[in-house]
Formats: sequence, C-alpha cells, structure tokens
Amino acid sequence: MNATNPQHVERVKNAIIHKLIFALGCDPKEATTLNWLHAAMRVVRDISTEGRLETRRLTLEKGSRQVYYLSMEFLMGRTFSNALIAEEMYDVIKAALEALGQNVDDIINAEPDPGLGNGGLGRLAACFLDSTATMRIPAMGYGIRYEYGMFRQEINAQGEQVEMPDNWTSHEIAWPYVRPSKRYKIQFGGYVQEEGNRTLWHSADEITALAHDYLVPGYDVNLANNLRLWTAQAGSKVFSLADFNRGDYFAAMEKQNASENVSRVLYPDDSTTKGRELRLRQEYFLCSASLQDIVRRHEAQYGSCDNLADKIAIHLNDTHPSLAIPELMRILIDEKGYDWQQAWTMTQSIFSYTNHTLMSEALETWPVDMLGMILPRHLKLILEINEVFLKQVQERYPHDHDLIRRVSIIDEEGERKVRMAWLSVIGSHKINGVAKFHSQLMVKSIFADFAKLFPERFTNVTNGVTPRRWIGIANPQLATLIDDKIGGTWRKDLTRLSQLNTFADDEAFLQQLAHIKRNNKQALADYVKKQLNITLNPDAIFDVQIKRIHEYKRQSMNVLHILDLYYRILENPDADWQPRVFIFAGKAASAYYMAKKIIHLINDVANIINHDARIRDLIKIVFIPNYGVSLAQMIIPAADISEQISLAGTEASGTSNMKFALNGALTVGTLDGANVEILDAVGKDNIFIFGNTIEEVEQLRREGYSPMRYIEQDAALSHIVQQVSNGAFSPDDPTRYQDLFSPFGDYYQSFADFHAYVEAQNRISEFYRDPIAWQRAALANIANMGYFSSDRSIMDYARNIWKIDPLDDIPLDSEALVERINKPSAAKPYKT
Ligand code: 26V
Repeated sequence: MNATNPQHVERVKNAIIHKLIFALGCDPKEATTLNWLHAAMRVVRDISTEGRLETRRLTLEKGSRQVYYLSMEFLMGRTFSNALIAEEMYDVIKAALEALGQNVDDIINAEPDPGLGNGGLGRLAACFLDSTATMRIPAMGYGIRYEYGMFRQEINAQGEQVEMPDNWTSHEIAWPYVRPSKRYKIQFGGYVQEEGNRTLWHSADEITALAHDYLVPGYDVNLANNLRLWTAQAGSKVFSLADFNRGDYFAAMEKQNASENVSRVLYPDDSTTKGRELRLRQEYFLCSASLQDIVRRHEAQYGSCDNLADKIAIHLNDTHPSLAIPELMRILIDEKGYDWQQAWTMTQSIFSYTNHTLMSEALETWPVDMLGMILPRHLKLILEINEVFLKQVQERYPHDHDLIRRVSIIDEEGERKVRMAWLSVIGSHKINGVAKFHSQLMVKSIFADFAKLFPERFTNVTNGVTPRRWIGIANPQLATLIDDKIGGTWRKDLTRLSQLNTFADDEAFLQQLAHIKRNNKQALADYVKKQLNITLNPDAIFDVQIKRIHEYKRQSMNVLHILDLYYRILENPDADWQPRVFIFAGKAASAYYMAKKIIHLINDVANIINHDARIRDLIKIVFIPNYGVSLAQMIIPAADISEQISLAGTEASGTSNMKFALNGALTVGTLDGANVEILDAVGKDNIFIFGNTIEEVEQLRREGYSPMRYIEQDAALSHIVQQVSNGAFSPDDPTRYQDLFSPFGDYYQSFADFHAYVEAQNRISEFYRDPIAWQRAALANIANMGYFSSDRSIMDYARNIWKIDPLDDIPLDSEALVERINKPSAAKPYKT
C-alpha cells in the first residue's frame, strides 16, 4: 500500500472510521486515543487475517509438517507497531490517521505491552514466532493468557522495588480472536484404576481451557502464524446454582475463582522452583489444552493419529511444558487405543527440547507426592517411561549402579522428586542449548551422562533476535540509513548487513551513524527527564545494563566500577575525565532478597553521586523503572556500551547482547554465552572482553575461592567494599549493605574480575575520545551481526530438528491488498 497515493490513504481512512463505528460502536467525535488504536488495529488485522487463512490453506493443501512451540512465556511486545511494519502499512496508516487529526506514534504508544514472561526465554519465543512467519515455516505457539502478567515495577522514595499488579487485559479487545468453539476440559486429581490392560483416570476436578488467537504476521510474505493463548474457565461442575439460589453467593463463586486461578498470574520468579502447586497446575493446563487441540486438528485433517509423527513436531521451550510428553502418551494410549510402545515411539520422534539454563536451582523438579496427587495418571506414565529407560541403561552398563541413580527420572535422595529435565531429554529426539558455548558446557555438565547414552540427540542452535522489531521498529533512523545504503533486503536476510563493511572508511557515513546515535540518546534523555526528572548529558558515554536483576549477571560488579570511578574523580578532580551515564533497568523476583538489595544499592549510590557537586555531572546514574520490551526498544538504540558481564559459565546465551551490537553499541563482556560468538563475528578490536575464563573460574572454585585475597591485594577495592559495608551510601541505615559485598560470599567472583573490568572500562573511556574510530567499531558491530537473526535460528531448527520446509513464496501485490480492505475474504474457506 502506498502512502503517496491519495486513494489508498482515503480508503484506509474510511476503513478506520468504519471499524470505529461498526466494530467498536464508537462515535468518531468522541473517540479516545485507545478507540483510534483499536479501530486502526482492526483494519490491519483484516490484512493479517488474510495471511493467516492463506497459511492454513497452503499447509493443508501441501500436507506440510508443522511445528507447535509450547512455552509458558511469550513476551510479544506491542502488537500494532509490529503488524504495521510486517504488513508494510506504517506510512499509509500514519497518513490516514493524520487526515483524521491523530498522531500515529501517540496511538502506537497507547497500547499496553503485555508482560507474559520473565525475561530472555519469553522474548526469545516472541522473536521465534515472528521468524517462523517470515521464513514461511508453518508454526503455532501455545501459551497461557495470564490475566496478570509480570508485575509493574515501581521504585519508591527510598529507592526500593515495589511490585504492582499489571492488569493488562482490561483494554485488550482489538487484536485477539476469542474462539468460544475451541474449549477443552482439563482434568486434575482423583485416582487411576486398572481395568484389564486399560488404565482409567477418575479425576476429581475439571476446568475448561478457552482459546484466544493472536495472529503473528510475517514480514513481507502475506502469511501469518498464530499464537494460541489459553484462559481458564470454571467447569460447569464448579458453579453451584444450589448455593447461589440459597443466597450463599460466596460459596457459589469461591470454587469458580479457585479454578480460574490457573490462568490468573504469571510466576514472576526465574530463580527458584519451590513447591508451588498452582504452578504445576498451570503447566499441565497449558500442556493438556494444547495437546488436545493438536490431536483434534490432526484428526480433522488426516482421520487418525497413525501419521502424527510424520506431520507434526512439538518443541518444548525449556522444561516448563514437559508434561506434554506424558500427556501425549495418555491421549494416544487411553483415548486413541495405541499400545504403550507405539505411543512411546511416536512421542519420542515428535518432541524436541531447548535447555535455557545450567543453573541447578532453575532446573525444575516436582515432588513425586504432589505430582501423584494432582496428576496420578501422568505420574504412572512417567514411572513407566523411567522403568523402560532404566532397563535399557542397565543392559548397556550392567555394573554401573551409580549411573542408574544419576539418570533416573526420579531423584531418590531426600523427598522423592521428578526431574523434568531428565524427562525432557528422554522423551525428545533432539535437545539443544542456546549458544555454542552453552551447548558445549551442557553436555559436559548437567547432561554429561545422557550425552554418553545418546550423543546424537544433543545439538546447538544459537539464539537470535528479529531485525524487524530490534532495528525496524526500535531504531527507524538507522533502518532508513541502512535502506539508503544497501536497500531493504536485510530485513529478511540479515547477512546482507555485511555490505555495510565497505563504508568503514567513509567518514560522512560514520558521522551519520554518530548523528543517529546522538538523536536516540537525546530521545532517551528526554524520557528520563520527563519520568524521573534527572538530566542526562547526551554527549556522555551511555553505559547500559538492562536485564533481570540476578547475582550471576553481576549488576553489583557494575556498581563496584562506578564507585571506583567516583573515588578516582574525587581524588584527582582536574584530570580529563570522560563523562558517563550509567543506565540500569530490570526487575527482581519478588522473593529474591539479594536482587532487591542490588536495586536498592543502585538507587542509593545514584542518589549520592548524582547530587555530589564535586562530581560536576561527570557521572550520572539512573535506574529506569518497569523494564519490559517497549522500554528495551527505546534504551537499546541509545546505548554506547552494552554490559554483558556475567560470570563465565553462567549466562546461557543472552539476547540483549545481540540487540545492542545490532544497534551499534560496543560490548564490554566476559567470555560467556553468546558473547563468545559475538567476539568471533565482530573481531577482538571491536569488543571489550575481560575477566576469567571458565577454566579459571573452575580452578578458583576447586582451590576454594577466597574473596578476601582480592580485597587484601587491591586498596581501591578494599576501600569501596568498606565504604559500602559501613553505610557511606545508606546513612539512614548503615548496616544495610553489610551482607552484599561480604568477603565470605561473592559466589559469582566479582572481586576476582574487578581489576580486569576496571581496566576494560578505562580502555573504553580512552577509545571514546576518537569519535571516528568509535563509530568504525560501532559499524563493525552492526555490519557483522547477520548471523544473530532469529530467522537463522529458526531455519536451523526447521532443518535440523523439526524437519520442516518453508511454504511456497507468495508475492505481495499492493493494489490487491488495498482492494481487500473492508471486503470479504478472497481466500478459500478452510477447516481448522
Ligand atoms: C524458571 C522458572 C522456574 C519456575 C518459575 C518461573 C520460571 C521462569 C523461568 C525459568 C528459567 C529461566 C531460564 C531463562 O530465562 N533463561 C534465559 O534464556 C535466554 C533465552 O535462551 C538466554 O538468552 C539467557 O541467557 C537465559 O538466562
């Protein structure tokens, strides 16, 4: 569609008015920004819907294999801006809205950003859905439509995190299709009974899962995939009309509320897996609804499940949906009548699993007793799977009893527990890590025994990010500059960015890059001024660490460097210091004491240094509250420095590291996660790598790591730790940080890396003095990020794990598209 064609603009304008009146029942004279947003969304959704119908038609016609991506989290970000870019309607909608007296950017920003995830794992799922659609891979995401997503973070006057509910659904009407006909019964509890060679599950409770479909349009392909999110509705057994008629409204509603709690709230905790029954119910709710839906769709097309394994792949985004393995077994055996071995062969060839963390405390286990109480049929199946598996192991290694103990799905030490990662490995034909380094460590550490048993199952797929959102939407000026220089094909083939390498000595081009960065920094400074009333100097180095707050990510080491700089400036005020702005954002799990303390420390330190007249604004520290996808889109393009400073061996991949580099920030980072591959891609002169290697980290651990040793050797470090511990930054509560930099703690070895980190930071300040050299390094980052597109990740999955070919390419015709606006569908009818 063409914004310079007045007929197109007129058509779209009329379509928006039409939606406003007839879809939303709203008078244009009284319409609010949200009303305009919803009306414009509906116009774009019509186009995406055509793409969706086309995708289904092609999939059915070809009998294509398709993949189902099961994830407890999807951090989709705002929908409208993404759909505008995907359907190439931004300009025409902008012009139409302008003609209606509306500003497109205000309308885009009025959309709430649904926080249906914790962090990297959830955002990765969203980038992947975008890439499946763009790469023409038939795919469907399945998740939960939590009524309350990730909490909204506020920072109180004392500088502490406060968690507020995020009721994001209150205005959500325009994008999803609610599917009242797509309901499934989800059973819980009760007992199992053997009847001949059949097992009957007599459940105790039942709730209903209801589907909400969110279209995910591909970029420039006229295809769309679907994200199906489930909400819980109380089953008919639950609402007691008798109680209600008696006037006991509380009793009547109580049971209903209890069962609908299953989709009430996202677990905001990626650090621990405590015995949380509701979380287990949520996981099963997702798995059962999705598996029932998958099997129904397959049978509708093929009449039986005999060829299920030929036609579908199911991918487990971490172990959270791993109950899908016994759930498929249950459906195939109990409902479809397959024998155990047939069902198991199908199951193993259908499932694949991605591991996203090596941190032992994040590896899920469920107490056997709890699982047996909530899902007795599934526990029985898991025990059978374990028995068959252990028998095979015993045949291969008859004398290795310790191996049997280690690989058993049931952890028999202490309270008996089901190890969900083991179940996922045993039930899948492929298991992957998320960066080369992580995948190597995975088979040497947590999965070493399994890698010996099934070496062919383990592989790597390095993460990636979608360039449509992370340049196209987040950094429109950079996108336009790249378009001008090399054309627009990089949006679908990010390796084309390498053509930008030819501009490395083109000073005019480098200055354009600098100019765009300056504009993005100014825009962020304006936001910070407006929201927090803190003034940032856009000519300072913007040094950014934004991610979940976690000890292993070492935000506190970043603070140690800030304090080192602070004391050095105080000591030598007249030296030629390079001004720095330190930007932090990120949420701490509500029960994670240390992470919350780190946020408090950042704010306490900011409060003192920002107001210390002797510093003369050479340092500014800002903690931007309520980090999420939309904030990331604004902060990342404004960064000069990307902090990726986790202890080597702890960060599985990282994905913000890719987004920053793609937007021309230079990384200061350890040899961890995908940093290792970013180093290879951009070259050692264009990245600041520091700190101990994994071998050195392990060596220190073996020796008995002694933080005291570093404090004794380093007067500056010793001074900083003393000051913080003695309350120099918390005069109202001098003991507040006594336990933070304890010389007996430091599990993540910040003290050991401190010196190297400060040196790397000093090199950065020096390097920044040469703006041309800096921009050349920034360009080397942008131009060499081609590999880190999620399109490449998805094609790796499609070829090597899911075995799915792309659908045929259908060229877009802009005239035909504009004709479709507010007209009945041109696509042929299909069955879902
Ligand atoms: C665990 C749990 C436990 C139960 C409560 C809710 C919850 C939520 C998340 C997790 C595990 C989080 C694992 C995770 O997010 N890993 C991150 O995955 C990114 C994508 O692969 C990767 O880039 C990050 O390095 C990795 O930390």
